[in-house]
Formats: sequence, C-alpha cells, structure tokens
Amino acid sequence: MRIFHSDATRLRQVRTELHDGVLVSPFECPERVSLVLDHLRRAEVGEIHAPRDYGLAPVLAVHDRDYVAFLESCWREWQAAGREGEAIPNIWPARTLRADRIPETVCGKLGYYALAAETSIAEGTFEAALASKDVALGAVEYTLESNEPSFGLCRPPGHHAAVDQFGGYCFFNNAAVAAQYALDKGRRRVAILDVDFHHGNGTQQIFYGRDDVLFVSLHGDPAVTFPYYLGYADETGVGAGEGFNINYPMPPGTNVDTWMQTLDQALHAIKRYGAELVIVSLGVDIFEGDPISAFTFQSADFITLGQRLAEAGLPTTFLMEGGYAVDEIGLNVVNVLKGFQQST
Ligand code: OKP
Ligand code: ZN
Repeated sequence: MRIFHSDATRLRQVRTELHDGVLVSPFECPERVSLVLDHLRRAEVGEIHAPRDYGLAPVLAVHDRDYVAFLESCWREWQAAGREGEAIPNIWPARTLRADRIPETVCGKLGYYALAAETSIAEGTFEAALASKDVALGAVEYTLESNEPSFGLCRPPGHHAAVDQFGGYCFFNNAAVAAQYALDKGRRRVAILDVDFHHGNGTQQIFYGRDDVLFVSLHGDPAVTFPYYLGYADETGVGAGEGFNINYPMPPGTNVDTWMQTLDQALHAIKRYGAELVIVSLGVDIFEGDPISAFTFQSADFITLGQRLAEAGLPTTFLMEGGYAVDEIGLNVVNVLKGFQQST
C-alpha cells in the first residue's frame, strides 16, 4: 500500500473553534497529521510519498469557481477589514432571507459560503486545503495506475464541503475531487464509502443527481447529530442519480456488530453497482473515545473494518477524514490499513 502525505497540510493552524458556545483550540489540529504519520512509519504500512501539484482544475471540476476564489481571498479580505480574530461567519442566508445575491464584503460572503460556524479561516487555510486535495489526487492516481491500494493522509478533511460551501472543518471535498479525477481518467463507476461518524453531506450534494458516483454513508443519525440537516435514509438521489445515494443513519451508541452488519449491506450495494474503484472516506471518529462523536469502536475493531473492506476485492483508495481522539488516531488508522493488507 502506498501512502501520500504533504507537510503543507500542517499549514492550517487556526486558534479558534466555536464549540459549545466557547472559542476552543480546534479538534481538527495539525498534530493529527504528525500522529498518524508516526504510526504509519512505525508499523511500516508502506512507502510514504509526497504528491505532485495537480493545480486547481481537478478542484474546479466539482467546486464552484467563485467559491474557490472566496477561499483564496477570505483571510486577506478579513485582515484588510481590520477584524481582530479569525474569520468566522455570524450571519447566513437563512430560510427567511435571500440566497440569490452574493454580498460584496467578506462578512456577507462568509455566511453565503459557510454551512456552519465552527470552522475558522486564517493564514494557511487555503494552502493546506490545496495540499490536502493533492494528497487525495496522488493517492487515487496511484490506485488508478497500479490497482494497488493507497492511503491519502488528507488534512483538512473534505466530506462536509459542498459545491460552494465549507464547514465541518472541510474546504475542498477531497473524496469528490478524487472520484471525479478517476472518472476523467476513464473509470465509469466509482463508489465513495463514507465511514466517518458524521454524514458526508458535501459528497452527497455534489453527486446527488448523478449515477457515475455511488455515495454510501454510515453515520450518526442527523436528527441528533451534526450536520443535522442532511443524511436521512430517504435521501436516495434525484433524476439520473435516483438510487445512487444510500444513507445508513444510526443512533448514538450503536454497537459495532450492528455497524458491521450495516457495512455488509453497504458493500453489497457497492458490488451490485459494479464499482471499478472504491474511495473510502476514512473517519476514525467512530472510535468510542472520540471527543465529539458517539459510536463505540474499540481500536481492535478497526482491524475488522479493514478486513471487511478488503473482502470486497475492489481497487481501493483510503482518504483521511475525521478522528479527534489524538492519542489513538494513529493506531486506529494503521489498524484499518493493516487489516486491509492482511486480507489481500
Ligand atoms: C468533521 B468530520 C461538536 C459538534 C460538531 C463539527 C463536527 C465536524 C466533524 N461541537 N461540530 O466529519 O469529522
Ligand atoms: Zn466526522
């Protein structure tokens, strides 16, 4: 298995996350990358490579151009406006307001392009997001060329990022960028399997009307869990995409047996679809000790997860999403990848 990593993913070093009404030090921190990397090295999972620069074209294949321009200029505009802290939205085009005009100043644009308020923007955010999508592209390109598995140590994560919205710590949807890249390289059916605790609302939105990407997600029930406004089982796709979006919401505290049985259903759907490539949105925040999630995985259960994924027998690229129990994040990621390798 080949691993892709870029030191530039650590350039996002914001100080603030709005959490429970308080500005705290962000859960999604650069140390996460160092900890996973340490474990990957110690466990000798595979060679670690830096990706090349793929430019913006693969990003613009799934994201809105003005959204990308906003991310690039946001911090500069925020500073030019003389604001004291980091860039955080505090007004949205909510249901009773107009969403058909984009404001001209940074405060208005922030609300237009944000879907949540926990994700501050500051120096280095855009650069880290660029590095993260390059990591994803390096990994998927390797799998496309070799049929061998790969792991992209993406950071910031991506699955909450929609066509023109950031939030939930995500800016570019790395899995969507990688899936579209695979299609542009000639694959016709790509599956994205999202095992992060949180629903991948961005990935779902990007491919909701399409049948060339099957999106399958296991996650905490949105009735009680972030991102709250998407991720129900009745969201099955629209138009040509009807039947190509599958959500498995589960209550907090769901046990691992139930979760694994649900995974079997998900893998059946992926096989039935005839996927030529599986991109796994790998969030290890399903770990019981995760500080912001509520599933019950023990570290050993991640080995089983990797084994089950390998049994599908498909070319697979793993991309890092969430996981915030920093003491165990490296072990849990390595366990998935080692479990996968044992069974292949
Ligand atoms: C990103 B990823 C805690 C509520 C959750 C945002 C969670 C983003 C998760 N105060 N806030 O899916 O791991
Ligand atoms: Zn998550």
